[in-house]
Amino acid sequence: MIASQTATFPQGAVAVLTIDNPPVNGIGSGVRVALGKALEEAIANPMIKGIVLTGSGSFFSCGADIREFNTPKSRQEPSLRAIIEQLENSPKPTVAAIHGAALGGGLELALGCHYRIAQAKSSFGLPEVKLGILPGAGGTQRLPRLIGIGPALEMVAGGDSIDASQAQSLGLIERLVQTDLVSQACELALEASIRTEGLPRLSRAPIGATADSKVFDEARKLAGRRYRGCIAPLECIACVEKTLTFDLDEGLAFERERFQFLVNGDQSKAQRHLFFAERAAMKPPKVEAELTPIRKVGIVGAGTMGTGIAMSIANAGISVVMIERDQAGLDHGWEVIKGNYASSLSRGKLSDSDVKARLALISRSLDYAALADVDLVIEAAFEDMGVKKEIFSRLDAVCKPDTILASNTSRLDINDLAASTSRPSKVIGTHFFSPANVMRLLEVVQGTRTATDVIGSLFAFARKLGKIPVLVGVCDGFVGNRMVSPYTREAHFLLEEGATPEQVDSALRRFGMAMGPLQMGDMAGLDISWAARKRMAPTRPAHIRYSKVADTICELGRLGQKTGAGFYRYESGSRTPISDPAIDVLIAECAREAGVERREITDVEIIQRTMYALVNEGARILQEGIAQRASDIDVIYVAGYGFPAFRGGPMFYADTVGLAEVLATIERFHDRHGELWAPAPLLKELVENGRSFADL
Ligand code: 3H9
Repeated sequence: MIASQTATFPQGAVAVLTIDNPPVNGIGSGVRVALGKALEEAIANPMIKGIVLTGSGSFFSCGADIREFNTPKSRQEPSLRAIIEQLENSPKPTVAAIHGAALGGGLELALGCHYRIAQAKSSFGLPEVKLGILPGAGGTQRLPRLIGIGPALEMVAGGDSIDASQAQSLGLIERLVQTDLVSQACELALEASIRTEGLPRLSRAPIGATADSKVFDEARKLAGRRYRGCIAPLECIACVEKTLTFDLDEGLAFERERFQFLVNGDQSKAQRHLFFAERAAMKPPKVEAELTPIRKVGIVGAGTMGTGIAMSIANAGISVVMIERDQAGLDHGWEVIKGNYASSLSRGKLSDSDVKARLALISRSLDYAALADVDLVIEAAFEDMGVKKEIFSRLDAVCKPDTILASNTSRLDINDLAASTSRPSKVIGTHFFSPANVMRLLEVVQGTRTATDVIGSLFAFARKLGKIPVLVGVCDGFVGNRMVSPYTREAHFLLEEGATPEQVDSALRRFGMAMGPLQMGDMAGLDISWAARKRMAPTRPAHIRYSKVADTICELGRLGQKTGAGFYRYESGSRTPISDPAIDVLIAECAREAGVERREITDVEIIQRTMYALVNEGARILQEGIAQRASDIDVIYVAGYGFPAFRGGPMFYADTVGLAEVLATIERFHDRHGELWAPAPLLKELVENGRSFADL
């Protein structure tokens, strides 16, 4: 795990210690033991004048091995803190030679070294905050002593990486090198070994210009917006703040105590769960056949979804051709795209040449013949099976035989669509989320006849786009929207039973949801779910409870933000929901007609009714094989539906509450509210066997 070599130069010998723990040189217990020993030997060896620490493979080191947290291995001596002390207290110069990335504990190791040099393409970061923890091996104390409070605060509490030139200008690294990283590090160590002044140790460095408290207040405000509901950013800020009043030892003790508090808490367990859940979801299926390289994509429909998808493809440097029925539609889509890029330009997110390059990748046509040479078509037309089938048969006729035909439907039957073509194995669903150029989630919908290489090709394509692809099966609404139905159903029932829209939404926002379900409906447009309900009306059993609240609101022409009114009303040009007494009257009237007795509704009931509706449906989805893993559902909800990351997703949340308790509450709801609350058989089975979703 540590390769130890001696590099000999005319001026003397240097020990080169290489962390070799693929794929990311995570610092697990094995690495710590081996590194501690190698350091001890190098320090004791009279022939060695200096020590260089580096990494094999693609990275210097990406930090502690997260899988070991909360296990006995994390307590295995020596600790990362002890190794960093060993490096810092070494009487011989220690140099970190950094390539690829130095992240988290990897950067903390480098901060323990007396000097740091790096290759031009390397990056540096303390991303612990994104895992619900803080840099617990001195990062919050040493980094401010090296680069100053402000920049350190940004790195520690924001979690984003910086590149090598930024690192150099902040003084994080001494030198940037193009080649011969390790030999240049050795030379630096040897130069330092003959200097008479003491070695630079960050533990002894004074804290530079003191920051006034406003910097910390600002950081807390920013963290509140960026990481709403998360406690880790606040703990990160508190640790950095301590550098103003504590000496290093006191600061390290404080940092250590707060790290332990976070690492043992539910929030960080949830965020670490999501880290691995995302990676599991993004693994493509095993494919025997060759994948289709996707170099050019056709988009049918230049509406909100079509334009967003076109932009996300162009952003990845891939050519797109957009097709519309008429020139006005095509022009409108083009204006939307140009407007979005202009806004990125004015906000400094993109340069003028970036914008030009991306626009140049998007061509437009009214003629399907323009799709003759594309490798993939994504249909993003009106959500109507008749319309989509017609488009698919035209695509089938005009596209190359191996072109993949995808539909961006959010709920329609991919199998039905596939059957209308001569190439069902090449038909797949790609459910993007709006705005498609921003949202990272992509539900990849596998039809019964979709070929695995088509799925594999889509996964590779999604990764190029920077998306998180999650494989789902065919059913109404797939995973995400299918679960939204019972979630919003309960929100509407709660209105009839006595809650107001603001009460429902604010309870869920306090729980951590980015937005409440009624506010979300207004934003998305109430007509979309209204159309789905109308479609299902003929088959809806009459004896099952049904709320007419949303339908009645739509019948008044209140379709959400776009019409200035929905569950709330909106001032012209504003997206801020304002309570509307007319809606309270409408709800009371619907409740009276439905014979629902109104009562006091608590926040606890709002959370349980909506969350357990998600969980119960999620369990059915799992049992039916529509989702492959409980953790995939969590990824979908966090990445696509504003579910709080610090709760890990609905299925992880249910495990945290305890499935026995969740089931008992669902059974109570079943007794009180009837068959819509029948517990999912999988949930019952798990409780009977004392298992959790995580055990599946
Ligand atoms: C820390 O350092 C705490 C200290 O402050 C204090 C301690 C006292 N541990 O993402 P990829 C796995 S906290 C364990 O697909 P990429 C990952 O699951 C740590 N495993 O590759 C995957 O496994 P599999 C602070 C890890 O090239 C495989 O490696 N550091 C870790 O797209 C490849 O990963 C971080 O938060 C880990 N630390 O991206 C950095 N990291 O093949 C977290 C990765 O079985 N890591 N794995 O699915 C990352 O951000 C990305 O992995 C990275 C590479 C950018 C490094």
